[in-house]
Amino acid sequence: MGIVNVTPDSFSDGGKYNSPELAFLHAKQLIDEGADILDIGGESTRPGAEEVSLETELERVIPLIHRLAPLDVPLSIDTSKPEVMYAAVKAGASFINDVYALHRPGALDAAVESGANICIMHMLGEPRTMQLNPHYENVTSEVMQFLQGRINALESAGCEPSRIVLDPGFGFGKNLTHNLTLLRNIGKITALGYPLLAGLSRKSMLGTLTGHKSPGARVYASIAAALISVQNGVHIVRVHDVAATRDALKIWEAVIKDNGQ
Ligand code: 8Y7
Repeated sequence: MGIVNVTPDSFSDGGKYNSPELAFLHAKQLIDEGADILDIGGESTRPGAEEVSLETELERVIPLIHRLAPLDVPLSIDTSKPEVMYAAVKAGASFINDVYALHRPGALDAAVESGANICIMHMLGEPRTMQLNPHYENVTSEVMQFLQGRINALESAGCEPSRIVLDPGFGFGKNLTHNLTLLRNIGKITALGYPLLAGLSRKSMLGTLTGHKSPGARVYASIAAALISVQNGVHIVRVHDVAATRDALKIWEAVIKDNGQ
């Protein structure tokens, strides 16, 4: 899943792709690099980010989805607003990625009624304050309990299980130890019975572990994190660096492929 930010303040590539034409060219480049899905977001969810209005978010993402829809690559809408979910699916998106796990009023019903696939992600708190002092007794089991609760809510609202994807939410209300524990144990989350999505690309934990590198210098660390995720059972990796990630995963695929020996 290639990341297409149409925001002026995303932490990693913020500002680079905020004109409509540049966002479109960036999306096309990620398709050329081999992205299987594009995740289009018009609201930054980085720690400390301010919220954007409905009008601004719609203006950023809907024209882009209209332009990308004919290219036949599945499109994901990264939003927590029910109006944006509805408009994005109408414009051609087939996947809803809500870091608030459909907690906003009306979001659960909008997502279920849209017919799209749905990624529900774990977050402790909210982006403005989530990194202040996150605390867990057992991060993996608490994340799993949260995700099971949202699965139950979705299925009670009429969502087919085959539409659901789960995400532990790296960096969303988690310190470095929490993130590493989750990554080490991510295979356990597959026991819930749904495909997993993981987003580690260029995240601050990778900067911390490699000597406080800036987001653009976290590419090699991001490849390692994506590879570890997939080796541990993750189905979809949300990444900035599609070509590099694909090459790494091709090597993994060649090694695990049964060659009869
Ligand atoms: C994630 C995400 C972000 C993630 C899912 C960033 C929108 C921050 N991270 N969605 N979104 N999972 N599902 O660093 O980890 O890209 S925004």
